[in-house]
Amino acid sequence: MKSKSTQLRDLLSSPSTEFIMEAHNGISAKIVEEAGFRGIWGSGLAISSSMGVRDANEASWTQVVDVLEFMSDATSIPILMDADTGFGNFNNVRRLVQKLEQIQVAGMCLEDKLFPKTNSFIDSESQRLADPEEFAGKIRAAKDSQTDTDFCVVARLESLIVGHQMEEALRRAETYQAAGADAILVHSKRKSPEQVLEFAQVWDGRCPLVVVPTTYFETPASEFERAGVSLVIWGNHMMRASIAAMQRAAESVMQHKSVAPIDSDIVSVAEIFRLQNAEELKRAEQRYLPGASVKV
Ligand code: SPV
Ligand code: MG
Repeated sequence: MKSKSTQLRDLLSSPSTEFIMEAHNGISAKIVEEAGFRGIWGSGLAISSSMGVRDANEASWTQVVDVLEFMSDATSIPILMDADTGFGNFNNVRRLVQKLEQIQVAGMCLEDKLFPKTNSFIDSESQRLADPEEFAGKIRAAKDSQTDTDFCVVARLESLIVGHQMEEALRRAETYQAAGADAILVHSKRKSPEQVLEFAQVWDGRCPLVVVPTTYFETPASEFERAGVSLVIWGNHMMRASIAAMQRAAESVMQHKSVAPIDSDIVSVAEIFRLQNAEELKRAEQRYLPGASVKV
């Protein structure tokens, strides 16, 4: 079995376009793996919203790492952590890399904004970018402090989000690649993919390219394939699906004073037990508890 970091490296260097899905806790991570995805996006937006706080570094980095540890323990596919701006300067990034390696998180994505970050889709034009040299120092620090050679550092460009020119995004991408980034994530808030496709064309495969088609979700996968995009991140869809399902369920039960109308729309308790692998505990009890039969 390949290590998770090697699996993520394989996804990034695969000749075809690969797709990973957001998850925000142990059970959503498990569901993503069961659906057949080969990787998980540890989304800052989804994890913060699952905690009931904003995507503005209100959750501390150790609180986020605790969630990632549950996700990592529950799955065998790689997790790419949305590490925002690295929760501080280069030194905080170094500590984070150490911790992520300890819990087998396969890689981190660092974005070139300022701490505390704001989600890219909130007042994007008024957001400020990091100094590119300072940000390059974070990437160098991350790469220098990893002990697992396959741990991946993805550098995320926010230039197009804040309304800067394509040339600036490209200059920054060159600086970040030279600093050791294993891949470049180019983020865009446009409803169509033109910006990221233009970037992909000029970037011309200098290193793997990652995109997050949240706003330009109607783009067919074949377009990303044609443009040579290495990795597509479905950034927040497990969270959005679960919020919709929870709102529907809560409103219905409140209105009808009964769960009967929604019973067929929700999973059984047995399905929760299956996802938690309750069977394994039963077998272990047989084996280890005094008085239980040893045959399994
Ligand atoms: C996230 O999922 O937290 C991301 C992607 O960073 S986005 O919300 O599109 O900025
Ligand atoms: Mg994020």
